[in-house]
Amino acid sequence: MEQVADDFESSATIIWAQPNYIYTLQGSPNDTYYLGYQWNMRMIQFDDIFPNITGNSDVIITVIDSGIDLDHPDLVEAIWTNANEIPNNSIDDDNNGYVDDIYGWNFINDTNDIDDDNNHGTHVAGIAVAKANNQLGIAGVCSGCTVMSLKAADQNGDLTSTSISNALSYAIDNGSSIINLSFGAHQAYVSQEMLIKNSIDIALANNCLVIAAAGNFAQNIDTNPFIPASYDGVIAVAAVNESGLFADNYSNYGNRIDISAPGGSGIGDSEQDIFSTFPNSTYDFLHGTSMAAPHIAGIIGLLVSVYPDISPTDVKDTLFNSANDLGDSGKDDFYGYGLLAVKNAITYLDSNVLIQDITVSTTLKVFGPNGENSSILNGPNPFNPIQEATFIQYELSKDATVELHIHSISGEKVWSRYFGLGDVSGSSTGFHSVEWSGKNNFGNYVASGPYLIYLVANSDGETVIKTTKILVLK
Ligand SMILES: [Ca+2]
Ligand SMILES: [Ca+2]
Ligand SMILES: [Ca+2]
Ligand SMILES: [Ca+2]
Repeated sequence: MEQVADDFESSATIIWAQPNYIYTLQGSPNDTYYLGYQWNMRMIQFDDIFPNITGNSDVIITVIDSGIDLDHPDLVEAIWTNANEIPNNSIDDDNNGYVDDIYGWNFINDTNDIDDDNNHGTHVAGIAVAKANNQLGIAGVCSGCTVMSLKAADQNGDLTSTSISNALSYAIDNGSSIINLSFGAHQAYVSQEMLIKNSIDIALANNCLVIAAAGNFAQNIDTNPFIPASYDGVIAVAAVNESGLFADNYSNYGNRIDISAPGGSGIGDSEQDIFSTFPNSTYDFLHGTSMAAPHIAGIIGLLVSVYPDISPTDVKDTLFNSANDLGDSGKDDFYGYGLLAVKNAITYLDSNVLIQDITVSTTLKVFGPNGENSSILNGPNPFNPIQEATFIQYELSKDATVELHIHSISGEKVWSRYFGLGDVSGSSTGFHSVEWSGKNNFGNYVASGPYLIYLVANSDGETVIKTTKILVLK
């Protein structure tokens, strides 16, 4: 194309020519149906974070549902695999009680086949993790994250106490900290339920975030609790329609609602519902609080991708304080704290949550007095005793007390530094660079070898610990 333009420019009759460049709209992924059907993504501010914020494959979102289309081109890259299990050898290699559980487990039929025979699980998973910007299908909220799809529902969409409870245990045991539950029943019908309650309490005790659909009965879940959304500690999600208003024709409500997200209008106009992945590599519309919940699971996946050390409490604070307050001012019975707003959430997290990266050079370079390399760091070398320091660098998003410790590989603490609140050189908001000369607390140069640097920052009872290695070279 460039060549053609050049040729035209050399012609006497054409004064001006250039290639017909292709420009893309900024702020929208290029997925086929994004602009036409995914109104829900624009409603939650996805365009405002795309493409800067994406999911990390280390972050596992568990979807306990009817399974997943393992071959779906918009999902296939995201599907979790069990690295400790050898496929198809009829042996439970990782000794977890499940034979050949490569992609998870089918807890309703007790097999390793998690293929989706209902549609619901594939649809829910796509909302959370469908690959964005691959010129195909749809964009999920947390494209790039991993999805662990555990089949606990049969082809009719029915789950059991044990299928749900066992799936929850599996998710916890396999390192997932975000669990989406797009199902439920009113407590009146499951009044003796204990298994699920116990499993969720264990998940919460393991720092999992558990997200549940509020239910589609247009009922008040304070007077008629909906299990599991009504359980303490679970993030209960209500639905809004295509107009961004509470979906009062189906969504449950009540003081127990934490937050709301798009679930579709549910009035028979499919384009006002939520478009997502379907089995057999297809796509389709569904509506319900089941669709609202995985939007929340997706944003949590993004928050954890951006700040892997974020606590569950900080995740909830971030989501609830950044939600778009609708309806009555403040938290209310229909929107909870408000409608999910992913850009606001990322912004809130950046400015309010204590985290920070500690970056250090991984090698403590040693220089002689005249700048020459490779002098001895750890004497005795009376002819060449001077060396350059290294800098431990970190950033605080709020004031915090900071401890820095350096340990030898054998565990001996060789150096420490403390910064109390008000000590601007190390504990105030912002960037800090702390010099380490390579000497221990007694003023002697340490031996060469690997050392571990620990940073412990504490603010209002919230603690962040970061570690990194440093190599001291002779
Ligand atoms: Ca196994
Ligand atoms: Ca095996
Ligand atoms: Ca896509
Ligand atoms: Ca409100």
